[in-house]
Amino acid sequence: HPPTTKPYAVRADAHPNPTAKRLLKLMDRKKSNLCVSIDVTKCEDALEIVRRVAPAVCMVKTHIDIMEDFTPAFTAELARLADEHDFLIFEDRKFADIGNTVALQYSSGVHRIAEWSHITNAHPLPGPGIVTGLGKVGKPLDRALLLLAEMSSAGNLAVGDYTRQAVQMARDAGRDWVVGFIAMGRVDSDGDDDFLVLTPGVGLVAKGDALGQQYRTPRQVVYDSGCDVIIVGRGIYGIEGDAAAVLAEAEKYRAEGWKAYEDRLIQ
Ligand code: 5BU
Repeated sequence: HPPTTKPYAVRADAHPNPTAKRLLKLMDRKKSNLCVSIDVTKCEDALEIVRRVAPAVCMVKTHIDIMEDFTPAFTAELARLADEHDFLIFEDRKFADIGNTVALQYSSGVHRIAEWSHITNAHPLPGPGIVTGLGKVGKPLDRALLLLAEMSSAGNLAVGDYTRQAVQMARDAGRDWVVGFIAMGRVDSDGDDDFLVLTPGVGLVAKGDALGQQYRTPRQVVYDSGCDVIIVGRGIYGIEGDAAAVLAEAEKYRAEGWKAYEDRLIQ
C-alpha cells in the first residue's frame, strides 16, 4: 500500500521520527494538511498572521532571515503559539553548504534555528555530508529534516537524476532523521517507504507570479499528485480584508486540502 492510501494517523503510528509522528497525529486531529508560509518582514506582522490562521494549520513556515526586527522574543512567541494552537514550525532555510558549516548555521548565529524550528530543509547538492552535519545538531533534539528533491519555480534544475539521487540520499540517511521531501509529487513512489511530501506553489486563484513561481490547486497537489502537505503563502496572508477574512481564506484552503486527502484514501 502506497502512503497515499493510508490515513495520516496510521502513518503516524509507524513513523520512527518523533516530529513526523507528532505532525501526522496533529494533522489528523485538526483535519488539516495546510502549512501557511509567513513571508513578511516585521515580527509583529508575522505573529498577527500566525494568530489569525492558527486554528486552520498543521504547520507554519518561516524565512527567519527576512525579519528586519528579529529578536529571540519572536521565536519564543512563535513557539508558544505553536504549543497553544497545536502546530509545528518549519524554518524553510534551504541549507546548501558542507556539513561542518551547515551544523554551525543550524545551531548558532543570531537565529539559533535548531532551538525553535521543529523541521527544516536542505538541498542535497553538497552531498550526504549536509545531512550528517545537520543531523549532529538536530537528531539529539528530535528535530526532522526534509530534502529538496524538486522545486516549484520555472526552470529549476532539481529534476530527473538529481531528484532520484535526493530520494536515495534520504533513504541512505534513514527516516528517523530525513522524514521526507519538498517535492511536487510522489518522488518516493518506486519504494514502499513512507516519506512526507510537502509542496509549495499552491494557490486557488493565481497561476504564478512575475518571478517564476508556478501555482497548482490543493486538489492537483494532494489528490492528483499524492502530496501530504500544501504550503500556501501569498494566497492566504496576501488577501484583502480583516483578521476574519484571512482566517476564512486559510479555512478555504484547509477544507480543499482535507477533502482532496479524504478522496484519495478511498480511490
Ligand atoms: P507563495 O506566496 O505561496 O508563492 O510562497 C511560497 C513559499 O514557499 C515561499 O516562502 C517560498 O520561499 C517557498 N518555496 C517555494 O515557493 N518553492 C519551492 O520550491 C520551495 C520553497 Br523549496
